[in-house]
Amino acid sequence: MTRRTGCEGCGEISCTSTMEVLGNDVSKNVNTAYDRVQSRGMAACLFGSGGTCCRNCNMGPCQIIDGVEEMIGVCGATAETVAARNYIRTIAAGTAAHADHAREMIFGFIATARGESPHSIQDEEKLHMLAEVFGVETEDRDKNDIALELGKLALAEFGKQEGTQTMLNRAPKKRQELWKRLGVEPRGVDREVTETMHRTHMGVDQHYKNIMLQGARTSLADGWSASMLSTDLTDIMFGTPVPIRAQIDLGVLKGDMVNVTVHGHEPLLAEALCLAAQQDDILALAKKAGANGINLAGVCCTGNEILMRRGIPVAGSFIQQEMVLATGAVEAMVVDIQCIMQSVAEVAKNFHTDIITTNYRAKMPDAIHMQFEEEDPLGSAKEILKKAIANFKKRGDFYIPTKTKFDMVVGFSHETINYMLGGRFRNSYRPLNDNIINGRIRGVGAVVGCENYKMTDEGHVKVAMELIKNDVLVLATGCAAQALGRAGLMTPEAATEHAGPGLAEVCETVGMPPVLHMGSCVDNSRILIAATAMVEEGGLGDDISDLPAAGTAPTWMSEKAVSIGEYFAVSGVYVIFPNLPVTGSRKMTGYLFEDMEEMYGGRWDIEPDPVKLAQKMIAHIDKKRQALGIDKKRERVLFDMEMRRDLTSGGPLKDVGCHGPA
Ligand code: SF4
Ligand code: MSK
Repeated sequence: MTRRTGCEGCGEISCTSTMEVLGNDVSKNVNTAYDRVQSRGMAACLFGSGGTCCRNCNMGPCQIIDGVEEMIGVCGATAETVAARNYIRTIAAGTAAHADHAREMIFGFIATARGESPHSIQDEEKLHMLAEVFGVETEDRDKNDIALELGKLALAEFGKQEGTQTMLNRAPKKRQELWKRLGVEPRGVDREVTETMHRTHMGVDQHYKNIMLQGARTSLADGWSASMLSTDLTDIMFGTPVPIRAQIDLGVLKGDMVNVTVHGHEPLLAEALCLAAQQDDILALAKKAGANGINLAGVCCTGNEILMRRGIPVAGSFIQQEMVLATGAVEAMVVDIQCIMQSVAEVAKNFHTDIITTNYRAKMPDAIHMQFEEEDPLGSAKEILKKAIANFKKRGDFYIPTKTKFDMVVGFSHETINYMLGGRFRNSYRPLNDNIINGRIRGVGAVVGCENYKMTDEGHVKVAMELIKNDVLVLATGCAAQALGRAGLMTPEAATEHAGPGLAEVCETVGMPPVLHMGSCVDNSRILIAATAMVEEGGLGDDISDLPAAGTAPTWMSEKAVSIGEYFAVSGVYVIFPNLPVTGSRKMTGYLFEDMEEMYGGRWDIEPDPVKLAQKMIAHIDKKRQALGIDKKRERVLFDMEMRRDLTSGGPLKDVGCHGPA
């Protein structure tokens, strides 16, 4: 097989470790998604790309051409109706994925509160904070009692039929009023997903503006409820992330150990595997098999979860999942839900590797299914590890690109940012806001989301480099965060090397990277809370839409990314993607690009070129600075000693090890 080194018109392999593995003889029979993108050789369908193909009933499929009278649907549906229906169905799918993940985490949380799991309540402060949001009494109560009541109330949010989602109360007051006025406050998470599917059924909601209101409401059920509940309850159960050093890339696999990679999204099993991998009986088995222990490594967002809380290394992001296996060094890839490509089972056939599915919802041909038993997580984890250990002796030739692994500092939860810049004694967002007001930090840019084989995998890096060069602090999650970690942008030193003078000065003083890893896809909710904290701190307006901030998923792939983008836009953020499946309708494009700004103060935009995309984010940030009257304050103000002392009074992050700011 001729090994690809990139191609025109689709994704280029720019990642050194991927090139190394694919260039090695060990992987010579492996067919990857890069090969499939190239060999398909078909241009994308214009109707699909533009969002104007409808197959919602059997009179179709109907391919609609905007403005051509005879090219509307058989039922009369116009381009904007079809594009809006397709678009909010995508949001519903993304919301459903996050919601089902969140529900599973809440079941795990309830089991933990009942003492029926190997885990325990780790973050009591956060437990009390969330209990207050839900009106749960905390005084003189055992933490498990509080957690049990909170867990049951959180679960009830999903099936709520009336009222509104409790977590909306955490948004700025002005935003809450706006949502109420527009009638987009979500009721129950499940109700919004169901109603979206109903309203987009043939012959129901036919007005694109009305359809889009339901899309907004569904996305809010995702960001401000399901995802946020998942993040917060997971933090309470497994610990809120604090800065921690870790490593990333294929080089974290180990030749002398049993390599077990965990891939997907839900951290319940991964956490149990972390515990099981340290147990004497398992370690003894590994030794007996000739291995020097068990090396757990993450892939995709399950990887992000255990990376943020435990510093477990990440072997690869979404785009590297086949490459992790193509090393021939992995005894088992344990998968749960979401973003697992069916091709991993095919790649594994070339090696001794087992693909182990663990969730009844997500099985695949040619994989072994070992159901994760929620009543006995440790038992399930041990069985999986035993299977992997048994494979160690079967390992044949392998190739681990040992030089490609990168250091990074991760674990920047909203709470960490609070301590990090505010200091131990007066934790607050004040210093962050002050540094934005005085112009050292120009604004905040969220770079989140997936990777996509059809786009250059350097997209994230180009966007982030352009942003930090222009003094924009970058917040990253998901596979974007992993790509930026691989690019070496998550070390404090990266600020000196790549950031503009103002941002570099703040990063050097505090000892933080210019790109902050904030977690997995559900953890985009952390960014919503951070934005709210900036508003509440004062000096940057009274709503999220006033902030000099913007967001992007420059190489998005998943339906979840569209839901995330929508809840950010509906929360008042300027969101820019390389493309969106709505451009086949002028009215829908106008709605997303213009009408939404009038309604929500946030909106969508599109730009395929990563550098231009970043420049548009910066232009938006500057527009907001001007509106706030802080655009003149971008002269560079050097820190004097007193200012430095002030910023670092809580202990700078220069000493991050495995201890946090608390
Ligand atoms: Fe065609 Fe209308 Fe049926 Fe869609 S719902 S497939 S546009 S007839
Ligand atoms: S895993 S949703 S590819 S970020 Fe969360 Fe990565 Fe996107 Fe999946």
